[in-house]
Amino acid sequence: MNIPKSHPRYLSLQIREKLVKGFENNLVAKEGLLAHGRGEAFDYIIGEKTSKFAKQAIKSAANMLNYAQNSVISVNGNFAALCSKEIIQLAKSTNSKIEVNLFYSSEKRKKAITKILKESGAREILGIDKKSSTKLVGIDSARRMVDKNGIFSADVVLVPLEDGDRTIALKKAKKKIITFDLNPLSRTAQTADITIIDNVTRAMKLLVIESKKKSKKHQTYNNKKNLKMAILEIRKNLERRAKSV
Ligand code: PTJ
Repeated sequence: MNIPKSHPRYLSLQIREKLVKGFENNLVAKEGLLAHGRGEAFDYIIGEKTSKFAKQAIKSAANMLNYAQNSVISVNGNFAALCSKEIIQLAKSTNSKIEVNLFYSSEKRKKAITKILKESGAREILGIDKKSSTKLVGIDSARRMVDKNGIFSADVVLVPLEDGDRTIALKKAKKKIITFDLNPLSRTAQTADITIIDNVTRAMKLLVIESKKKSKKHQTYNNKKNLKMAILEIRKNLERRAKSV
């Protein structure tokens, strides 16, 4: 669909179109379209902009990735459809590996995701070769299959738009977890070490810029405080809207 630029919800509709196209090209699971709807609802009440607390989380995430020994960017269907270019840029600037890991796993989708990542400039993509795959304990979904040289041996893993089970399993495996999740109440948001409560389409661009700054190592970030600020921001926005009704 050709969305006119003058449409008041142009950006939001454009993101939807990317996901629909991603679904038609076998990148996105149909459940991924539903997951996006939940994200959209939270984005709406967050104000569809990157907040101060999200910027703080982005800075810390860039720092954590830059100082990791073996960082991995985990890619699912929605992430590939929305941010393929930025995934490659971030992997390059933070020296991270890229691994395809799907909740609704299928060979067809893995192939389509690998293709778009390669077209965007990726050289090595993990999570495809069965010979190097192994099981992550404490998780029953398809996400348990991980690459020995990737997520399995990583110290820092970026898991965007994630289901809670794997985040918990990865934490039990002593990994540091960074996530993008517009819902500050989700299990992933609550379990990760750094939760970027922002639309992945805005936040990934900022994370790439921030990672290129190569700031000095710092450890003052507090994720609980960050989540609290997001919830309070939602309350403030709702109160303001209630007053104007
Ligand atoms: O590609 P697959 O098979 O690995 O499946 C991917 C999905 C996203 C379908 C799968 O991981 C899933 O079901 O995720 P959940 O449990 O629905 O969680 C997704 C989270 O991402 C929710 O909390 C949403 O609010 C949030 N979300 C959705 N869209 C965005 C988002 N967060 C940031 N930016 C978005 N654009």
